[in-house]
Amino acid sequence: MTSDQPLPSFPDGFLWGVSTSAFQIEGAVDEDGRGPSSWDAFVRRLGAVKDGGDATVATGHYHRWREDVELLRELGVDAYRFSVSWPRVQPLGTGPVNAAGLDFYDRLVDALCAAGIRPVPTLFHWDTPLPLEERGGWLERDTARRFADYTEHVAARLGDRVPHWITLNEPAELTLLGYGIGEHAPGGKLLFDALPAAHHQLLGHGLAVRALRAHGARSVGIANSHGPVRPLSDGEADAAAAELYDVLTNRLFADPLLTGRYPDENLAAALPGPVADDLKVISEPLDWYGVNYYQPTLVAAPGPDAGESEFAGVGLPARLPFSLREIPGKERTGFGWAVVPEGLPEILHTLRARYGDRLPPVMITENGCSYPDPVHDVRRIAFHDAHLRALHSACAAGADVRGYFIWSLLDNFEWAEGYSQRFGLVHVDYATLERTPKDSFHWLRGVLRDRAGRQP
Ligand code: GBH
Repeated sequence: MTSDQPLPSFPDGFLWGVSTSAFQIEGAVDEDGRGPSSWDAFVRRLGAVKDGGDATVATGHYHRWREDVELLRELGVDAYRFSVSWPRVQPLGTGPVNAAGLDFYDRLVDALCAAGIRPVPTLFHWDTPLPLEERGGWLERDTARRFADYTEHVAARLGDRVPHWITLNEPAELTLLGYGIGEHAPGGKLLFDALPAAHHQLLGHGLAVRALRAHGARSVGIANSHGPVRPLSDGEADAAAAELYDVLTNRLFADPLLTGRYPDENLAAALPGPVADDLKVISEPLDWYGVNYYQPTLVAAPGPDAGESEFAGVGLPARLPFSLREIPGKERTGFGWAVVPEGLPEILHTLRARYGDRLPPVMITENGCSYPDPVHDVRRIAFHDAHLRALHSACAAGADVRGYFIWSLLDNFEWAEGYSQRFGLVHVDYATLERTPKDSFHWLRGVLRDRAGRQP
């Protein structure tokens, strides 16, 4: 239930936004010189995507971007987080730039600025150019250099109008789901041998930060997924499993950025390359730290009675040293994820406790839920109302949070789930590509208007 009380107000300058990503909304995968990505190849594998969906059309944003900017303007957000498609800008992942690709983002940025909306591009949201993927993708060190090179091209073109940059989206998910268990592109099932992909993404991030700074960027961050990890019981085995899961999903991606060290010496020793030198690049100071929050994870040791693991059924070559359990007693989104607003202050507190002054101001770069309700999505309103109240309490307790971005503006291609999960504030009819603002869209517009009214 949504509270009757008005939402508490956030400080002046707090950035309200919505997020999307290129592969999930653009479509037009063969148009105007775009090259194929790792995801274009992955979606063609039998059974990789639910209902055999692909993203050749997706929401048709590549052709409907004007309409989408108009929706953003109506919504009244301060900022729009989108991603730049590397294979659209540099089809081979290296070498010549595709002018038409850069032109597309140039027009988008201009239109956003004209609408008074700050463009917040993410340089990489999982769509690796296929030629690079075929040479090993992020398992290869060279991909980090290629990424920095691509970043330079984008920064040179858009840098004069982009106020905030995001290097990578969720390197943890790409490493674990993409290279580790094969649920996402490129479909690797390397388990712990996937870890070089983590290191090379982090290195690519650090090199990209340097490239952005060289082009005058003054506000650079990353979007990392974070969530509290809870052991199923007080028992030693469950605690150890939860600790390992926490290291792999949270600390492996935050420690190197914020402390210049990996969370575990043995792990660091197993990574390729001059890791100590790389860590200096990786820990290049950030202006802010992006947190994508969805839900906490309940972790148990695997055992004969381990129950359902999220990874069951994906044909793993070996058992993982943990099993993931459903959080009991919580409402669930359409995806089956538990609704746990208090997990947001909890993870912000953990980050502060772990990193202290080394944690820059935080931006919530994603928070959202899937529900099938086409237009009357009261549960989505309740979800965001509750998470915003929880976020406000975190701020009152000392967390320095500068913005909140909802995933997502539009219903879109939800990776391995195809079109079966709808995260949008705006409904998309996939037969006609018609957009219809949901009740949550009107709710957010009201929140943003009230705020405007309250500001001096
Ligand atoms: C984000 O991924 C992506 O950035 C975005 O592209 C995507 O569309 C969006 O979220 C919605 O999925 O392990 O059972 O506890 C988020 C990926 C979501 C992965 C929460 C871990 C926890 C489920 N994360 N999930 S569980």
